[in-house]
Parts: sequence; structure tokens; C-alpha cells
Amino acid sequence: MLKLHFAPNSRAGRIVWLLEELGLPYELNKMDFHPKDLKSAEHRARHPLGRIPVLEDDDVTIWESGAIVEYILERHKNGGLKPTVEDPMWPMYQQWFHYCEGMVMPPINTIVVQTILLPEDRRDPVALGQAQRLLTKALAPINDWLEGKDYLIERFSGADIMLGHACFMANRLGSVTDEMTHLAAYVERVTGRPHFQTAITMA
Ligand SMILES: N[C@@H](CCC(=O)N[C@@H](CS)C(=O)NCC(=O)O)C(=O)O
Repeated sequence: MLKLHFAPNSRAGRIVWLLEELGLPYELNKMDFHPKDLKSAEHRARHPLGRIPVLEDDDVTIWESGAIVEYILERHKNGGLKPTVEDPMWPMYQQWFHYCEGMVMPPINTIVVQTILLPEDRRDPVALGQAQRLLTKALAPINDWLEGKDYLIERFSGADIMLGHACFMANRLGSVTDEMTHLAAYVERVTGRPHFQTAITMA
């Protein structure tokens, strides 16, 4: 049985979303998004940095949300959500899948740290401004690419689990502007999926 180590309002929601989309059975270890749980010796034994998500599958323990998505799609795919290597959309699947943690999440992390996690007297407006500008730049090619498409490779896929979730977070932080019409419609489409709602409202 797959076991997901989870806390609300985090990237672990991506994995719940995927498991729900695939209809796979899983067990959830719900933790608080708090050092008492994430930095406990028990959790650090699963993830050396005390982060989430972590997936256990019999004798396998794997972390990094993208690696977990790929692991589930390869070993338990239950029929899809990933193009084959011969598929003309496969290169774009790869690109947008990795663009998520590579380019979009780093400024999101900084914005969250600078607006939520740090106490007010330790926040740095210069770092915040830089991250906001970087995020706006990183979102622009996604907006352009999505013109005329419902999803990143036209049909719903693992790339949407990754980058769609990151775009949802960017939107929550106010970085998806009115001019980004294709991206705004995409965020609405992705967040309107019933399994996304299940994952995101899970506390
Ligand atoms: N690149 C990693 C990032 C993991 C990560 O930073 N997770 C956050 C939650 S979204 C976390 O565990 N934060 C707790 C902490 O930094 O102490 C992934 O995609 O899994």
C-alpha cells in the first residue's frame, strides 16, 4: 500500500491530487506543517531535510515531488497521465514538468518566506521585490504556451499536476495578473477539477 507523508497547504497536495486522479488506494500520514512534526527524528529518518512530500511503497522511500509523480506514473500508472517517449508532446511534457521546481517554485519559495514565514522585522523588501519580478517573468512563457490549449500537453497529464499546482500557488500569491488571460483560465480549469479540490481541501 502506498503511504504518503503529508501536511496541508504544501506540495504534498500534488501527490494526493495525482493519487485521486488515478484512483489509486493510499494511506495518508497527516502531519502539521510545523517543525514539531516535520523536523522530528521520525520524519527526518524519512527525509533528511525534514520536508514533504515523502512516499513509501513497501521497501521504497522516495522524496522530491517530481520524482514521486514520475515514480507513481511509472510503477502504478493505472493507464496514463504521461505520454510515451515517441509522443510528439513528450518533450514539452518534460520541459513543463521540470520548469515547475526549476524555475517557478524558487521565487514562490522566497515570496512565501518573505511574506508569511519570517517575522516582520526580518523580512527583506528587496529580496521580495526580486522574487516577485522573477516569478512574473517565469509565468509569461506559460501564459503564451497555453494559448489555445486546455492543458500543458493539450490533454491533462503529470505536467499539470506539477506546474498546474505551482500556477495555483502563484495565483494565490497574486502573481497571475489580469493580462495573463490564458494562464488565469488554466488555473481556473485546473483548480476546478474535483480531485484537485479533494487534495487542496484536505487538512
Ligand atoms: N523540491 C522539493 C521541495 C520540498 C519542500 O520544500 N517542501 C516544503 C513544503 S511545500 C517543506 O517541506 N517545507 C518544510 C520546511 O522547509 O521546513 C519537492 O518538490 O518535493
